[in-house]
Amino acid sequence: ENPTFPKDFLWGASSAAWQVEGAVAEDGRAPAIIDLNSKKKKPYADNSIASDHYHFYKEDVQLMKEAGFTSYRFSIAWPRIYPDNSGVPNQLGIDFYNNLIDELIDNGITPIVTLYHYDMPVWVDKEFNGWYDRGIIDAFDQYVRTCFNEFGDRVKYWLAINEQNMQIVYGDWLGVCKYPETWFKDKWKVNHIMNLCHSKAVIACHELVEGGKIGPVPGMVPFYPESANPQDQIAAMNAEELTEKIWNDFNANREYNGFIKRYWKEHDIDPDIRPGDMELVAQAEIDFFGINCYRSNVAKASPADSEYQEIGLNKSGEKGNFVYPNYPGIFEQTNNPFVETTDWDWEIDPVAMRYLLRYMEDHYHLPMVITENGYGAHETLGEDGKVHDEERIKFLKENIYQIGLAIEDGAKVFGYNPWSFTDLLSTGNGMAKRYGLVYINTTDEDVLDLKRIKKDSYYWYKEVIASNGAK
Ligand code: BGP
Repeated sequence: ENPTFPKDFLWGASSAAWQVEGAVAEDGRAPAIIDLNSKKKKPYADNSIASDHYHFYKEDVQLMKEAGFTSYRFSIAWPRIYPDNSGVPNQLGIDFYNNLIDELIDNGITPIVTLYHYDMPVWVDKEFNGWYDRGIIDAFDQYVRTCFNEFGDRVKYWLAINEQNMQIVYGDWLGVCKYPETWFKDKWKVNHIMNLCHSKAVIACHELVEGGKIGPVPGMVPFYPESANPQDQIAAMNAEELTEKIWNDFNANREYNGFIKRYWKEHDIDPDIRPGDMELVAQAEIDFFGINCYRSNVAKASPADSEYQEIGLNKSGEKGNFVYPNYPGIFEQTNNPFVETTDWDWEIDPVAMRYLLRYMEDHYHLPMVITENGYGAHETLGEDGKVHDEERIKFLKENIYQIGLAIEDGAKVFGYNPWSFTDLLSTGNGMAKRYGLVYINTTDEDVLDLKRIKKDSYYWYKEVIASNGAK
């Protein structure tokens, strides 16, 4: 029998502005750094049209309603709200999100809004050297305050920065790192500046949004030890520290933990924490965690005299091209013979979801909402004009089951928003890697009619929602 879900559990799906909206030059939106990346060939794909949600949003919301959605997680594009540094927001950008939010609420769907999901305006990047210069703190504060003032009367759930941990860990890929040679040390300065941006957003949300709740969205990948060797066990713990736990501890406890302080000391790293910073951080009490989880990893002990290797990038998008990281004396990543992988080497492991929900509950005792989880696949329309995505149904079904068990075990999860509602651009693989419950008729090579076609998973998910997870 399936576990039971709480009565007002939020069932929905997830997206991000640059991956779904398109219309990059419309209604005053300025260029974003991610647009420039996406003009290069692989691993990015042109985002100027994407799923054209900007023009299809009403139709998309109707499809959500028909599926019984009670939530939808999406992001606001900073370059639509502040296209330049004049300090004057772009009313047409604000109008778009007002319309989308009204449309959702009129259809009984609770908006869960991410403030930053990788689309830094080019002007911000130029002026502040991306996240390297502390000047970005005020620019970000101005942007988030505008969002809270404009939308806070209707949006009560906010997420500050998507996967800040992954942006640092995969700095080169996700566009945060500008000087790869010195990233090993720079990343902690950059991360501290992002932490200050996050903290000010938390404070501003509580100040400006009546009943507003805000949290971070870590990209969570549990690390299992390769063996029962105690050294492998510690290596797995170290791996979780260096890729996610130090961020979660920081967000929940509002201070840097002992592990990272020792790591900085041992590696002679100065994160440039200035007087007043930690007093500010201390005020930023989060309300919940957004949880992104797709997979699990494995770690083993790493000899102290081995060679340092940054986390590898699957740049070609081909299977078998993933470079595992090695942090000498700390951990080395390895593969897992017990689980299958997707076409992109991502471990298919629904149990990881239960592991980490229990882990997060045990460490932080905070409410959680699943903000991403999903199955990326190559997909085309079948001859019958449909998409039979059994693998996705299986993946989501098993994840929902594991979430239900974690809830019964005490994890305070209040919603499930898998990635993604419609197909949208994958961060690294364009439309070649699709996640949607709804197919978008287009490809990276040719823009087709962008018709929305419900996949089998859409119909299946509709029944799950109707039965509140019992199906
Ligand atoms: C998350 C990002 C999303 C999304 C997802 C899937 O880390 O927050 O933006 O893209 O990963 O990743 P990918 O598109 O590379 O398969």
